[in-house]
Amino acid sequence: MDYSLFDDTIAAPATVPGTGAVTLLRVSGPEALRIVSDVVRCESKPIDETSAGRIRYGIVYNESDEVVDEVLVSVFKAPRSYTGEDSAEITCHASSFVATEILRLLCAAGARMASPGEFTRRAFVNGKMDLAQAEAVADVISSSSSASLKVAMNQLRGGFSSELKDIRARLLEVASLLELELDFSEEDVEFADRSKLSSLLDEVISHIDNLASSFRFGNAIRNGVPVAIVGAVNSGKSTLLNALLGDERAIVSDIPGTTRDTVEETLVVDGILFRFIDTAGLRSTFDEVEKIGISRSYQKLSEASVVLAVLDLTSSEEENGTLISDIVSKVDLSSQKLIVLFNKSDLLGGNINVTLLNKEVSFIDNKYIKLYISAKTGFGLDELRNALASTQKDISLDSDHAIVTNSRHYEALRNASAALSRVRSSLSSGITPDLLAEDLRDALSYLGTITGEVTPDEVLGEIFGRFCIGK
Ligand SMILES: Nc1nc2c(ncn2[C@@H]2O[C@H](COP(=O)(O)OP(=O)(O)OP(=O)(O)O)[C@@H](O)[C@H]2O)c(=O)[nH]1
Ligand SMILES: [Mg+2]
Repeated sequence: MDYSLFDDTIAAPATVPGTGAVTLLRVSGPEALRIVSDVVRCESKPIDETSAGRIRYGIVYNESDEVVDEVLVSVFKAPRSYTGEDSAEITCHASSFVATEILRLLCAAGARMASPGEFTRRAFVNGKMDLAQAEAVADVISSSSSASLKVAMNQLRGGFSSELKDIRARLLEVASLLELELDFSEEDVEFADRSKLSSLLDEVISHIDNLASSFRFGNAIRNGVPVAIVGAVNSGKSTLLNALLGDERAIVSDIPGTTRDTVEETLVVDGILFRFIDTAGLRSTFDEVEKIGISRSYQKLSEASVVLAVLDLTSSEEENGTLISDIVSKVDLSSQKLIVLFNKSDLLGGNINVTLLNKEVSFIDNKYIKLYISAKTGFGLDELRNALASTQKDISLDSDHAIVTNSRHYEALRNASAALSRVRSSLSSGITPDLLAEDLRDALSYLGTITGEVTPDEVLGEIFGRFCIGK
């Protein structure tokens, strides 16, 4: 029985040939097992007579009957496979030549090379997963911290989709209440349960808005929590970036104004992905290029979740005071965290016991953290890493709700929420139910684009096109 909606068979490497010991080649489609049988010779039964879930040993020969490789073949039968189709996974040796040669033989036997994301697209079309889950496959593959993996895994396992399903179910309830009103409209009956209708709407809107607002956090998890390193010229910002990364990423020199453009690099601290942004030192200048750099510093400062303000302990108190009040005036302490770093503590000599100062991680006005460090010697960097991790602690990953990490989903949620808000205001202004129903349908279809129920082909092409071949 043919479960698939596709009539051709595709093949591609699912691992990168030439790296590692083995390469996995995937074949999927109605002819998959017949094609693999033609290419891989096994003792006793051929591959297409092998039962599902079995692994077979076989030999691949070329047209001149020369051995290409010894391989293992895993056999999957529709609908119990990744794509939902008959599939086989051939494990061969990780030589690019071997992989290319086997793929060539598979294509000669009737397969064609898969395009990017085509296996996952088939899994989606064949109902093995919805669109949000399919997109999570790419997120799991690219996840670079335990937090991003956790969110991607929850989405892959359908956590986000089931929340959307709940929301849709409630909206359908709203729709049916509206229908009721439509039915009775001729009799001029006051709508049976208008208060129930509006409270349902309120609930759904707030649920959608909560999901949408998790995007700021979700985006940070996926792309890294943005941390801007700002301060005066020569205060040691680039030295700090390099010290945190353990890599000479940015140019360091004692010439003030060394860093012109921003330099970004990600790093996992305590399981959280941070994106550090080194910026041009703040000072007044007549240099046009440096001016552009400094305006970028302020831009990055305003976009960051965490601001590291680097002060030079060898500068005058007055200079540092002016600088810190400039930075504080530009930080929004309700949504951004500020950590003030007194750098070059190694130059203080024995006069001040900085270790003691750092022991009681100090808070200025209870609002921001203050730390003594030396970017040069590494002193205080452990405390800094702890402080960074602590800025993200109040955001719990174990909440009951899914976290939105995908800008496409975020847009759809925002649109759905706007459509529902129109329903709510029309409701109170006494607009006829048939007009309300239109906005309600819009909201449902926006939500449907997330899971792929109502997603146009071009959008699907764009989403799966971003996958790599073999996924
Ligand atoms: N002693 C000491 N010197 C440091 C420390 N951090 C940086 N420096 C020195 O200070 C100078 C400036 O360092 P940078 O990292 O280039 O400073 P910056 O803030 O990036 O400077 P701009 O890019 O010009 O804004 C260099 O000579 C560094 O070696 C430190 O903790 N202790
Ligand atoms: Mg610099």
